Amino acid sequence: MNRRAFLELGGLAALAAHLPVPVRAEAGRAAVAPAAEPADYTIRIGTGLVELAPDRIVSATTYNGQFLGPLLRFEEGRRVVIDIHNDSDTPEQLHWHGQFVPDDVDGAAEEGTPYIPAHGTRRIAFVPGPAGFRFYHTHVRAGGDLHRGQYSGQVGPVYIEPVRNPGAYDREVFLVLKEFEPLFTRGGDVPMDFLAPAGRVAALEEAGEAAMRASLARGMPRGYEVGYRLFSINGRMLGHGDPIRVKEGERVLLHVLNGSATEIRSLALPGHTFRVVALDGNPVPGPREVPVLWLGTAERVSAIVEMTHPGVWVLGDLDDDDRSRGMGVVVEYAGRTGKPQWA
Ligand SMILES: [Cu+2]
Repeated sequence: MNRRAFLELGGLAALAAHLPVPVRAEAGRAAVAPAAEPADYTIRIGTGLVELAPDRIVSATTYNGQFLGPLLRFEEGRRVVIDIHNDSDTPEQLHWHGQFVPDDVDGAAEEGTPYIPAHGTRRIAFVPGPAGFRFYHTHVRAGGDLHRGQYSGQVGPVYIEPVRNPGAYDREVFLVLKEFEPLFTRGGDVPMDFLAPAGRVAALEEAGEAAMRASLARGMPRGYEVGYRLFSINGRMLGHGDPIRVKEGERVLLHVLNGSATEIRSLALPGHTFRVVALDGNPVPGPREVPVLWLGTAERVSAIVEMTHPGVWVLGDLDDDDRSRGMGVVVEYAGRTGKPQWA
């Protein structure tokens, strides 16, 4: 698996922002709605606790004090008014990933969106589009600070209802893959605590961080990668969230987002295949059946799984280490019990 840091999500946003867009004509009047108008949504950026498991609670910058940020369901072409409050101590950018919206609300400073000031508010309004699975996230560059930017818990899904929806599925499930507790390492996220006793790991990490700080003092860190201690789907480590409860014969449309700052992720469900119907929220011309989903950072895959193999299964990352540290969720058929199976 390619563990190389991929910190620059900005390039994708810039790409999206330069496509020809019909709603661009709205730009002149989209930025600020009259104050009297009630907001359709309110988002607060601030510190929240994320309970990945009962004994694994992390503090992170989040939306509305929770991870995930709330699922925002928009309607294609129907204007929305959103108040964004920044309760944090640093200016923020909330980027609407994958949407064609004017530069002043897009959420990318390099495109000209004003920052949401620390302890300040911005009201924005835009016409959502195109239809499909999008998301919102911070567009602040983390640099060497593993608590900021995309390393934080600022990720939330967006679904823009199409005007016409063929709907060849029974229900939708949104899944956001996300790591927590990042650290600089010399060797990716090798499970050091499996290889060495805890005291030795702490010493190694301390030495690593001291060397990294020295390296940072000279400029950008060189020769380091970012690894993670904790892994989750929808903010829960494998075995600690609610299972996805299904019935035999159901067609479940999974909307999967890789919310990582750096990692390429995989996802498989033993005994089942994925019919990929959309990539990055955009319908594919010819849906294909695949055994494994692979997602780069910020990538989205929408895939239908036909529930034809009753049991209790792990829907999880192919990487044994990442999965054992939480990157998975249980899929439980009605009437089936027992230990979740992985194969
Ligand atoms: Cu983005």
